[in-house]
Amino acid sequence: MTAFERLLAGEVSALARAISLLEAGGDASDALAARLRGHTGNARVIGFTGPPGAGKSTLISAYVAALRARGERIAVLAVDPSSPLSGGAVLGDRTRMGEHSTDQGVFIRSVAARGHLGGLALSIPAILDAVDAAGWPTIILETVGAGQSETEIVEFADVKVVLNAPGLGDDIQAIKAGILEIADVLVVNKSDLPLAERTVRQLQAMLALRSAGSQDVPVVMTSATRLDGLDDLEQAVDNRFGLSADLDAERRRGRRLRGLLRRRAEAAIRDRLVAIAPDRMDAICERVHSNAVSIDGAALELAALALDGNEVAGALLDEP
Ligand SMILES: Nc1nc2c(ncn2[C@@H]2O[C@H](COP(=O)(O)OP(=O)(O)O)[C@@H](O)[C@H]2O)c(=O)[nH]1
Ligand SMILES: [Mg+2]
Repeated sequence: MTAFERLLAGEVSALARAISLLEAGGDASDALAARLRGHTGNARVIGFTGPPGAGKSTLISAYVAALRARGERIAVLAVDPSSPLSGGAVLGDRTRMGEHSTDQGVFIRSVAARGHLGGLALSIPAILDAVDAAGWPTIILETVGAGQSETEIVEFADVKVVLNAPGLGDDIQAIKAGILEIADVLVVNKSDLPLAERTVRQLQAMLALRSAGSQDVPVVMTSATRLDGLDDLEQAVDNRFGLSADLDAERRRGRRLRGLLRRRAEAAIRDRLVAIAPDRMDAICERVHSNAVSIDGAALELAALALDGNEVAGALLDEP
């Protein structure tokens, strides 16, 4: 069997190697991603996001245990957006999910953010495809919900669980408005702590301010360490899967491919922006400085300049 066939057959070591290849990027990675695309769309993806320390890893570990009790096989991808130097979150996750390390029915992998900004998000759709193609029926994606890029990562999830916990700085401040918008299920974890009820009320008040329909988002209280509220979490996630009309393989594939393309385009534009000659950059700055052009106007000019000198885009446009 080839390595690719072994991956499709569900061999874990083949999957692990494929993920490393996809993380590295480059031509071999792109070629693998293209082959994978024909074999994906079946896995259901559950995203867990929320501020660092809210208890995502601990809760996921408890949730995985609950799903295992139902006989389900689960893959967990923990995306660590911290710098490779800190490494702390990933190591921590490994111990928090350690209870599953010898269980053949659980696949856990940390995906660390390396290299330039956006490099992390670039590999996620293809890595999801790999785990999906390897036959894992459920994939849990853990991301730190601290900014725009994490909100985007969660877009690949069929059901999005957003965690908060009392006592994380300014409670609700810890949840960015944008991240509240994407929630299918809201969780207030650490219900064993004193201010948990207040956090629930604050979230409910925020939900009430949102557009019609979003008031249906359930707020679930859990204690990951005491294993409280896990039934409610299971129920809430299952309900969302039951409600969603957006779950066929075709749509999942489309969503991942769209996300991948958008990220690649962003990365390409970013690279070209950085490559703009300093004197041309200075010239544009000077015109902003003298009020000859607005900031937005100058930014658009810069974007156009970045794309113009690019023979690749030209070649693409020439293609039939
Ligand atoms: N009191 C309490 N602590 C918790 C609970 N869940 C997680 N923690 C603790 O919160 C800390 C951060 O947990 P972790 O799962 O790493 O959070 P993450 O950064 O969101 O993945 C750890 O020390 C956990 O033991 C909980 O339900 N109650
Ligand atoms: Mg974590």
